[in-house]
Amino acid sequence: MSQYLIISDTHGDRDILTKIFNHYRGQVKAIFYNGDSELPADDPIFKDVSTVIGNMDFDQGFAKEHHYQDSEIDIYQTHGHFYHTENDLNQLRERAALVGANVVTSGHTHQLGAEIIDHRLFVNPGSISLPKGPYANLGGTYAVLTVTPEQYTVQFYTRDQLPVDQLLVRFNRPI
Ligand SMILES: [Mn+2]
Repeated sequence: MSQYLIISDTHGDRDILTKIFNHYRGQVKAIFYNGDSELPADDPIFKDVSTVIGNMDFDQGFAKEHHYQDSEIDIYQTHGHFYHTENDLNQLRERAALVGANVVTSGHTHQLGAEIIDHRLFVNPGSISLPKGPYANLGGTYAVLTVTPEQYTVQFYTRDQLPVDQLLVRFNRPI
């Protein structure tokens, strides 16, 4: 079993990132930050964190995308604006098909989501600081992805690091 922290769109809220990164460092296999921190790319907070550039990041030191791979999973990470995810996931789906990843993670919309499309798991953790959409009343969310050979589990958490009961989603891994 492997676990991954996914968080996005803090828009300057450095304190919450510090708190959550400190909690999960050493507890998860990898940490993904999906853009729009509005922090410098070389901020020490991002040590050992996989980051990508968002449309509100002006430090060109951030990468456009990452393709993470370990023995259990491969994860394609990008903010989403290059693929206009504010409209729909069609362009991101095409990019993911080219890359060939099992899991695709993005941010940008500030709306959380976890769904299987084209045999791939798409995870948007929502925004931890400026949430939008049906779950905005939670005040901000992030996600923890758990991977086993058979299943993906995505659990969304609040800023207080409390799991949200109705936001636990399990999928059998597509073949
Ligand atoms: Mn944003």
